[in-house]
Amino acid sequence: MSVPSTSDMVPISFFTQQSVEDHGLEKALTLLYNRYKDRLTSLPKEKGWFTETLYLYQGFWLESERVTSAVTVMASQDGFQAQPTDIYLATLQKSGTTWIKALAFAIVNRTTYKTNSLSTHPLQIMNPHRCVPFVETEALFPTYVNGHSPRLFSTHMPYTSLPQSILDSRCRVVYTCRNPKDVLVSLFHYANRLRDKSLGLMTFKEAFEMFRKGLIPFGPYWDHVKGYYMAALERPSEILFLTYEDMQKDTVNNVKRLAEFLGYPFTEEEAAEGEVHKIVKLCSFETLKEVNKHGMVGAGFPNDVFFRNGKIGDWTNHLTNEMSQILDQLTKEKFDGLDISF
Ligand code: PAP
Repeated sequence: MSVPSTSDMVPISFFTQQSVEDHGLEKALTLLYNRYKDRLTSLPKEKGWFTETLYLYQGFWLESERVTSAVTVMASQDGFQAQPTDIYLATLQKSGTTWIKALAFAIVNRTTYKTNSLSTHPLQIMNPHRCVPFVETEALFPTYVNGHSPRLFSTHMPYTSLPQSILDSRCRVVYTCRNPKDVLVSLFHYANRLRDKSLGLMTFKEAFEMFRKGLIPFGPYWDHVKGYYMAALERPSEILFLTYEDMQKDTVNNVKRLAEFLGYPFTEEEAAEGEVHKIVKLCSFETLKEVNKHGMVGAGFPNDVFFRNGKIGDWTNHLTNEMSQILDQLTKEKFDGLDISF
């Protein structure tokens, strides 16, 4: 891998021993930042949501040096090696990443981790983010490269920025998108909990103005969604396009669809035993919120930050009519001719 010498990094720290990890991840990110800073400084810049700066890289805005940021994207493009049996769960932030990670993990591993013995199921003990690593963060640590088959990964990278080996290996990709107005609201609350203290809190008006201009991490929102939508049209057997809203409205049938797509369809016997419903319940907002009331995913990421209210339509409590109309109009223009509805 062309990331900094692995002897300078603490392998896998993000997910296992907390105290060692926090230090390890921070050190690794600093090494990556130093490696790529010359490339970064030549890029167009705007104000960030979590850190001071967003950089425009390959047509998308990326935070500079955190997890899932410009430097980790660059490092994964330089060094990540996909395998044909891999599964990738792609999302723009706040579109259902945590939920789809839980569902895919539970589906693919259901013979190893039985839903009958829930107390020992990993999702009853740890955050879904600890079960499915990000290509552009944890997978940069060598230990992740030799996982079980199929390897499950997640990514926030736009389709066109995926490491070439992912595109070439033609492995399965599941993309989940969400109503942009709920993504904005969710991102606003998330950013105010996690952004650098020196930046102070954002106002919702400020968040809205940045969002509409496309200035969000891995944004513009519309380009991110459209990239995967078009790819799914071209490669339907390899890319599944889901929406958070459909998943909420008909979770059972979408979980079955997801299982089939991943190559792990439910048998008739499993269906009779209620296996689909058990997985739906295990991965429900209520169950996961309870499990993740305390503790941390890793440095600076409390478990509970990924479970706010988990509903469709919270935007009605945040956006003015005018804001709503602006985003509706933008979405209509950008998704013109595409069959995407929320
Ligand atoms: P990430 O991309 O930073 O990992 P992501 O998981 O996509 O975040 O977004 C979190 C959103 O999904 C939250 O939405 P909200 O702010 O509108 O509440 C969170 O509540 C919601 N969420 C998390 N887990 C679930 C779940 N199991 N079912 C439904 N929604 C969920």
